[in-house]
Amino acid sequence: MSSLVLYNYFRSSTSYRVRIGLHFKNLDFEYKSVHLLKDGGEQHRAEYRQLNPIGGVPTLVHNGKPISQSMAILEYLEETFPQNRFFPKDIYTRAKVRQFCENINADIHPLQNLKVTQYLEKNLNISPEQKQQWLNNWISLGLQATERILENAAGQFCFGDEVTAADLLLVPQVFSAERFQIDLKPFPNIQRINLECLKLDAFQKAHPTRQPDYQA
Ligand SMILES: N[C@@H](CCC(=O)N[C@@H](CS)C(=O)NCC(=O)O)C(=O)O
Repeated sequence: MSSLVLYNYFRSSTSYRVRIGLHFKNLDFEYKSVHLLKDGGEQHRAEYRQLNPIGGVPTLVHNGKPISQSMAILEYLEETFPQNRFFPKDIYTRAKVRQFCENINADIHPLQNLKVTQYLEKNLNISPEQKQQWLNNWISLGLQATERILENAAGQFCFGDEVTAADLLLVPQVFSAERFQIDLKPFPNIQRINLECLKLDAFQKAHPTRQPDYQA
């Protein structure tokens, strides 16, 4: 019997991606909360850094063995638990799904990440207005590219009519964009697919408001 433990935080978009993946594959897992703000951030504690040297969430521990980086975790889940695939079999489509994921994972998420905005605020003394300008700029630019891809690729979901890893990254990114008050009106495909995904059980179970450490 395999054991899965997920160290994560309710509103972290990288955690949310992995929760959707776990629920999509109908995998039971133990939820361990790592509060990113309490006591200066539990992700910085020495015992957590043993699991995740860079001090971010999520970390998945499978049968006692830790894996971090949400994309690596999703790939690991796909290879270990082949039911309900979220990476397409077709090699080219799989590469395009990975490309889409990296647009969010590598080009949007790092620029909105807590440690980056905390550095801007604390070390470079930017104002709340400048922080909002930073977030608007980088998240909107990233979503513009995402919307352009969807104009050609989308069906019911990001790539055709099957859920793929692209949807697992899109929905948490939209959640973050809403939290950071980014205007989503210019992105009709993104908004439509987000709502379509949120009708599905796995996305609902993984939603930040349904997690044990949720705070309004
Ligand atoms: N590339 C990593 C990023 C992990 C990460 O930094 N996650 C954020 C939450 S969304 C975090 O833990 N931030 C803590 C901090 O910035 O101190 C992944 O995809 O897992």
